[in-house]
Amino acid sequence: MRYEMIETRTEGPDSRQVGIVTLNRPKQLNALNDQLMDELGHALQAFEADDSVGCIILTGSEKAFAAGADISAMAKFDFADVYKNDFITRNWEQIRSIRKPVIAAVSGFALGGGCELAMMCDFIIAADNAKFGQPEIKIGIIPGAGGTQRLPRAVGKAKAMDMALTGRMMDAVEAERAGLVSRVVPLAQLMDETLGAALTICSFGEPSVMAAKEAVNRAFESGLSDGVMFERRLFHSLFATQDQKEGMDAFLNKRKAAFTNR
Ligand code: DAK
Repeated sequence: MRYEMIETRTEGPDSRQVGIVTLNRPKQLNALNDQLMDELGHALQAFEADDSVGCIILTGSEKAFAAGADISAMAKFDFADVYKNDFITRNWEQIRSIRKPVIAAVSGFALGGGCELAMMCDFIIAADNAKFGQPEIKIGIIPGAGGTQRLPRAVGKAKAMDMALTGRMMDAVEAERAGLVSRVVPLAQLMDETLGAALTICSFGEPSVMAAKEAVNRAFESGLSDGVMFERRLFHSLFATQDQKEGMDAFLNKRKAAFTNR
């Protein structure tokens, strides 16, 4: 597939690379339309299928991660259009099926669908100029890609209600304080910091990386007892891997582990 609205590249050593997807509709502040979401889904699936890729970064421009779904595309629809065609459900959920870690590197605006897309990633590293918001209320709708569900899970009911009902933006400092982002770094260091985190993840054994992601995600889908049992069984299963033998032997022999992802 030839991409027109995103760019992809890889970084890192040949054996364990980081796949990087950059949203690239600068004139529209990376507003998310059908074509862009198709391209993003395709790129994510391609990195997922590539054994040399251990982690994925999703990023935008300095000014905008993404300013939301494309309002000019949505403006002409009526209820029958969006309901009967299940408006943009088809390609918005692709990211949820990716089992490798996906880190959002956010600078500038992450609004509406842009904020929702960042929240679908496994964690967010924000530049100090990042601004998050769910301003859909200002244009007569509500969040439509999980904003009313993932935002309260990340920041609690009070701030989620505040943002969904007033449409105000949250800056990077507030977002970190509230638990929406894991780290805030100066804009100039955003990609280095995110790449560092991604390469660290790539240096670990893939079965345990995938299991950790799956187990944390289960926390949002189950009660505590079921979640702990799910974790326990995944934990047990990792003792069947060569990476567990290698990791523990390397520790005991004071050497660096050489994981084989088996
Ligand atoms: N859509 C289309 N174009 C956009 C856009 C957007 N969301 N955001 C910005 N642009 C365009 C502007 O129209 C402008 O285009 P020109 O006039 O130059 O042609 C260009 O980007 C630059 O924007 P501004 O001139 O406005 O730049 P400023 O720096 O003054 O302001 C801003 C930046 C981000 C504060 C402002 O552009 C803004 O408020 N943008 C709209 C933000 C917004 O309301 N976002 C939420 C959209 S609703 C779903 C999935 C997702 C969704 C729904 C359902 N399903 C899976 C069912 C999501 C919905 C939304 O995101």
